[in-house]
Amino acid sequence: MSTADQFNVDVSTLNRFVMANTRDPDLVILMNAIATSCKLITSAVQRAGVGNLYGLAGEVNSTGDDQKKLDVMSNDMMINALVNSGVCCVLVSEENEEPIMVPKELSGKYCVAFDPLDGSSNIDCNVSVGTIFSVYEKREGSDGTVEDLLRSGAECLCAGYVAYSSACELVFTFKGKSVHGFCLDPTIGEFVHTRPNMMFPQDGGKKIYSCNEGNSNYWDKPIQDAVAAFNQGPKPYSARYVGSMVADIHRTLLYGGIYIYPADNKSPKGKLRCLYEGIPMAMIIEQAGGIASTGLFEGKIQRVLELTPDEIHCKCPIIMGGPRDIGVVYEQYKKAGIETPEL
Ligand code: AHM
Ligand code: MG
Repeated sequence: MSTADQFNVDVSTLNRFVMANTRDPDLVILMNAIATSCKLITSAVQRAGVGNLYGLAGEVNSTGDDQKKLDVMSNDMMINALVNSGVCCVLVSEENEEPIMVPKELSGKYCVAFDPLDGSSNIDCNVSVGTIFSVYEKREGSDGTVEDLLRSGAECLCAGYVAYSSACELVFTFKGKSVHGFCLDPTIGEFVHTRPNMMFPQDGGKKIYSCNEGNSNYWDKPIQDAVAAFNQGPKPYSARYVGSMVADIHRTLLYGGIYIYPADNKSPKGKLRCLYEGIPMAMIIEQAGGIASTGLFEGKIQRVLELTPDEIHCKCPIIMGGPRDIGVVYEQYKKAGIETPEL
């Protein structure tokens, strides 16, 4: 085998892919800034043990959770990269109570919401964590305000996540386009296109349900009944729940099954954050051919992408999967007399 056969001499990198598919240099710069911060985050996550990065930073974040050292570092890495990219005007981070306004001299057209290190309660025991982001373009005439982000999920322009695990993998989509996966090649420091046109398994995929069953006493009856239905029959579903949304959604996208974090009578809006968890994951799942529903939320069942966040850290319930499994949940709602959307 020649040297040229062993090395890929025509690597499709993230930058090249974004340029080829959008011809928007600002979006290339934006994705490059996100990719750079995710390279820094994966490096910090990998060095957490030897670098004494486990444990708390001693602060509480916007949602009242204790901040881990890696939460704080990852947040700073994202903010520094995005502010200095020159293409952003307003940022929202799970770790900051208030939005971050980019100084005028660095301001650009993009508004980005992100959870820099999702699942960080899993860091100290070495379980997968991730970054999640959604991107909007500021409205015409706006200088970039928080209102540019408080818009329907249908207006989201680009959404993605990065999984920090056995590989560092970035999955994202642009509005109206398919979903693509890129793995970080540590030998060249670039995200390389490894999964073109990612599709949710057409037949529903593996029979897996994924939820925190510790909350089942708080769920409404249709959700309890749906999970009971997954557990019934000669071949019950397998239960898989990492408790890191990126890992659970990535598995659901690749293998199939259903992911459920519903509203319940303890948390009537669910747990997950609409702007930087619900909407971006819903956009990815839908554009891969799956369904992203709220389940019963504020009196009706809707698409997550129909929601308009009323404040930057608001929450929404999430049920994601294919028609086979979402149908099981809707069947229980129908039995309870609740109108369900067409599948
Ligand atoms: P975080 O943003 O504070 O890390 O919380 C979000 C995480 C998700 O990654 C995960 O899906 C969920 O919380 C797990 O919640 P629970 O521990 O209630 O099952
Ligand atoms: Mg989170």
